[in-house]
Amino acid sequence: MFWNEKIECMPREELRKLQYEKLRALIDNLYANNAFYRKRMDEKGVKPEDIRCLEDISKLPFMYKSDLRDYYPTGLFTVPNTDIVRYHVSSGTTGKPTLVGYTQHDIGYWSEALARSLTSIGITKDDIIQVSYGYGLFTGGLGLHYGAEAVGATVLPSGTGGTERQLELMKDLGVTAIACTPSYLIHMSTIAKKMGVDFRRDTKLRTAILGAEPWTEGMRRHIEEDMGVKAFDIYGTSEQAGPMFTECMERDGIHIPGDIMYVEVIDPETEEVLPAGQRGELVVTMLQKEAFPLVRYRIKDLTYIIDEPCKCGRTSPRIGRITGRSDDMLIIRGINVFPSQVEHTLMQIPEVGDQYMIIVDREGALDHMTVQVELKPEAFSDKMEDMMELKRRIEHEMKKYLNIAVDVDLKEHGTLPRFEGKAKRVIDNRVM
Ligand code: DLL
Repeated sequence: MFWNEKIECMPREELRKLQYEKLRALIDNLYANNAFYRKRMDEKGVKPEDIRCLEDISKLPFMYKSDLRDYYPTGLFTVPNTDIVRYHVSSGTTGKPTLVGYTQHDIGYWSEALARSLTSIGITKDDIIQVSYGYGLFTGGLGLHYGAEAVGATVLPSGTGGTERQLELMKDLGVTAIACTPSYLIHMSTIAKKMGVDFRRDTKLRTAILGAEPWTEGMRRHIEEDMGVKAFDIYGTSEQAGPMFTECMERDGIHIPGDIMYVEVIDPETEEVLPAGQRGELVVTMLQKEAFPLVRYRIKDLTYIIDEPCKCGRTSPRIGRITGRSDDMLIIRGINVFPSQVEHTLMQIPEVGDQYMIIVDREGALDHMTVQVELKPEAFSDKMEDMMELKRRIEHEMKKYLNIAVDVDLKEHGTLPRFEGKAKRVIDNRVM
């Protein structure tokens, strides 16, 4: 099922033509009317007329997260304040927050993108969607809310927290789909077990729309087996608008609607554009954004482009699962480690539950990484030897996969912190 078949299944050449026309109109307008873009393009010695085909986009300068901070709050907005109909704010971990403004048109294509995405995973007006992303300054709640309403589904705007009540409502109303972070769904499952709620027996939940943080295929398997749902990856960032892009039923990459966003993947060191299939840093150009345009914005998420046509019939390019951000990378004794690699390794071990925490310390001149790992309730034993054997086995797997020595600290089920929004899985005590 398609929401907008004409555009979603448009022949690739036609789509590229459309993308070029939109890109050129955007650049012409920004160069003529916006001091920031004009200055940046002049510094790089590029004029709008140098952009003669889609690939020429690589001649344009990059935009960085630091630009958003330097021009905070509204320095990069290109429409009068009276045209702004909403703000969202992304907190960020360092420095100033990022403020994003939306015109009515911006809200429109955001909902359109989500309507296409939700339709592609089988959501219709017959569904009842519990939106358990945070409502408010975060884009998750309101984003999913508008998208779900666009397809005519019934929205239960739960937000985060009050988990027992959320589970009661899920049961009573016959909720069929939930949208939240993977870590919140796992937390919900723990509470459900305590309440004696069995998702398969007591609820109608069949779809989970999970994102806003990195999660692995192993975690997907775990969630699906535990709850009997089909879990889909959803991606987006506040700078782009908010949650927008999902996998389709094929679950072979996240579809990127080509009329809304143009994607490139670059080598973060050399800044060269990489061919499809090679992992690097995502660079996005929003082709319809009005209030706050983004041209070649280095979003820092790590992924790769999938160029082969999808079995679902959509012609849009796709991106592979986001494995993290280039600035999430931990360097432990000179070796690069991504938290998603730790999760991937843990999820292969049958005794391991769904919670872990990575702790990095510096002992003298040496980095030291400890991974606290919660076990499944049935896997925890009072027998010291069994636990030592399991600890050694996990440490061995970590060493094999990550190439560094890791100290594993086994924890009883229910003892590590749970998260209602985005999970925090790393404590780096080396950071001053
Ligand atoms: O997290 C928007 C969102 C809300 C996406 C609900 C999906 C669902 P920000 O707070 O600006 O926006 O954070 C964006 O989160 O750059 C990624 O690093 C990470 N992220 C988002 N979705 C995924 C995902 C929202 N599916 C940042 N997989 C992004 C991995 C993700 N990382």
